[in-house]
Amino acid sequence: MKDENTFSSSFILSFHPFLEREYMVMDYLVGIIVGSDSDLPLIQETAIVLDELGIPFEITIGSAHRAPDLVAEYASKASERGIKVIIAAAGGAAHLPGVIASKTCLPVIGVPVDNSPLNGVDSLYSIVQMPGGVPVAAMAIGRAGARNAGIFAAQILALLDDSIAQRLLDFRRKNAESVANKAKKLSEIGLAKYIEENRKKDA
Ligand code: RP5
Repeated sequence: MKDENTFSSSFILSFHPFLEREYMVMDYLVGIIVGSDSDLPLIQETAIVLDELGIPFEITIGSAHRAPDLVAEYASKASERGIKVIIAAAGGAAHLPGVIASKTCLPVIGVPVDNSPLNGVDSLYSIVQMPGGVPVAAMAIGRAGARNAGIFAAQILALLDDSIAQRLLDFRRKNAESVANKAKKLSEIGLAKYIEENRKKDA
């Protein structure tokens, strides 16, 4: 996994970014907020994909339950700071994305974190079952959802930005190439050797 210091420019970790003067500069297109620092390892997947797609983002920690005023302030000021999409990740009774969505008209993408005794099913239900009128785009539980949140944010931004749209097309092309390369390798070395090599890679 990538170390945060290797992110190109925009991986900023701050507890109160919205209270700091430099954050008034309209630099960041995506705001990531997590319910706890224990969610950071998972949301790093989102950071990696946003970085890969060249999308500037900020990241902070809030909590719909433990720090509701902070979260409300973050959500209500995000748009005026230039943020276009918010990604909110939380585990357990994951109310963070919904609370954020209630305080902003920006699109909110929710990532269910799988760190609870219910393995994230509780988070998924908490995020996906929003009442009519206040939508949250719920992603899959865990790593795939964290990764897709970054891609989905890019897809929203690409509607008004041709360079992001181009980078997304390149990203899709690379995905397809990677699958084709795997298929080629499988046909060359056979099933048993392929599985063995993958096992070694994962070890
Ligand atoms: C949620 O509770 C957080 O998003 C986190 O996933 C979960 C557990 O938080 P900690 O007890 O680890 O701080 O609000």
